[in-house]
Amino acid sequence: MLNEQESVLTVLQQKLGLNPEAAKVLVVGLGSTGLSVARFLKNIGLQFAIVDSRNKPPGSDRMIEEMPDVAVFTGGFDQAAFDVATHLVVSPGVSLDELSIQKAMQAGCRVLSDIDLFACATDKPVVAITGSNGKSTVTTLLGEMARQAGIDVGVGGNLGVPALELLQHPASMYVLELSSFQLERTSVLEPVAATVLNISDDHLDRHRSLERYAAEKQRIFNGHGCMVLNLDDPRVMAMREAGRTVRTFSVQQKADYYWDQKQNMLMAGDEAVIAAAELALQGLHNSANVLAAIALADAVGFEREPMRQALRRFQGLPHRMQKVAEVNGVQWINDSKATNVGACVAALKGFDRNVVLIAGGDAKGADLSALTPAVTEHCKAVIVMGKDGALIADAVSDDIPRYTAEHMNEAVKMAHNVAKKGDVVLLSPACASLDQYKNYSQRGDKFARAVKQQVQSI
Ligand code: UMA
Ligand code: ADP
Repeated sequence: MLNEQESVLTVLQQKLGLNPEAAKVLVVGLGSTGLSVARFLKNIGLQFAIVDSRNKPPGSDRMIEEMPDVAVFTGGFDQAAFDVATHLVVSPGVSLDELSIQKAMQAGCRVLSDIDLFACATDKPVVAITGSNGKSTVTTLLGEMARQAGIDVGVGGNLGVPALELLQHPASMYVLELSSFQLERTSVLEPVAATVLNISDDHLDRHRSLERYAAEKQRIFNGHGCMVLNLDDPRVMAMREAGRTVRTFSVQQKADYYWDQKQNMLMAGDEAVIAAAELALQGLHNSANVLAAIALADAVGFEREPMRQALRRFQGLPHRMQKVAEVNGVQWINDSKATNVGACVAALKGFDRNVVLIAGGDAKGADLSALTPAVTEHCKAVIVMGKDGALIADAVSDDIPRYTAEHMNEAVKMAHNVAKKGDVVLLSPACASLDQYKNYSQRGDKFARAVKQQVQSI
């Protein structure tokens, strides 16, 4: 154990300049990431303190219980703590534009992520997944493929379990979902294979422009690993690097991995891997996700048969295009995880002209006009709610009826009044949920509950 600890300290020193004698580490943010970083630093014997701008951050009780002797500054960013730090490990939810962080960086302090620490602490292969949409689906699916192949795999990152927590259990490889916030401050991870699934407007309130957001995502290709790229997305294809192993996937044209529309087959070169009809996942965007997962799985040498078994079984994650009821010929679908325009457009494209769309929330600075063509083509009515509901309504052409709801129960009631046999009521908000809900799952649960109440009263 001591040897292991010493070798991790050596790598941290070499790659991140974390000298155990001189480093003064400040962990910024005490949520699940901050807590995982604190546990890791304590385990390897590095000194650190923690700051969080909230009065009572989510991880504070656990910190007091597990590490009562560690200094924790809450209720603001204490500049003095930043002034003495040599390294900041900044949680993804904290913007690097924070004044205290900017000042510390100008004074020569190095900014790291939990993912950097993770990369130094393991020599096992890492497959990394990012993109505006489909990350969680592809990450979970690839994890299922690995398990089906009998591989001990650690699956986490932005998906939920912080990367450093995965090190608690022995694994022979890791599959990580990484967000733009994590990638922005990560410099030493070198995945054996990585993908950017797609790029569309998201988190522009933090990254300011689509170009900067895409550039942060591109950092996933650090190193020499296999690049899995979406041939249908020019912004992703622009990330291609000469001299690297590249595998492309597409649902629109021939690629290394592609959907053969005529045979309705998912192909790897000339090989028919699986019929689209055999997949438990539905929708064209999910075929793209599956192709990306197969390409990543091939890059790390998974066998075909277990891969196919995982593909037949994997039903998808909750709150993504999940049918919650079908009553009197109306389907009610919960796609609460559609927290950006790209996801909502992908959802709408799966239907004819009969969607009653419930959308709205916090648009995070996105250009909502990108919704207009898909809404015009697929919606018979739109019900908006939340902080940026009015902006969504503005993006809908005048000939489509629009309604404004104060809360989910009202939105569901309105949808019930409008929807007729053969219609689909789709909650696909194109926005984050945080203006009205704790998170997207609470929003989805509220929708499902409201639908149940509504249909029971019929
Ligand atoms: N905080 C401050 N000041 C701020 C902002 C935050 O002090 O200005 C503090 C908060 O009080 C909190 C702490 O920072 O106590 C950590 O916050 P965090 O938001 O980084 O949350 P974590 O619990 O560490 O969760 C993070 C990811 N959260 C975000 O990126 C916002 C989780 O992704 C991720 O699962 C987890 O690390 C483990 O890796 C969530 C997410 O919403 C699911 N991700 C975004 C997305 O998917 O679109 C990117
Ligand atoms: P992420 O982790 O990137 O948010 P998820 O797999 O959780 O991705 O899916 C989030 C939302 O995006 C859901 O509404 C889902 O239906 C939609 N989605 C999933 N994959 C894609 C894709 N390849 N293109 C567009 N939308 C997608």
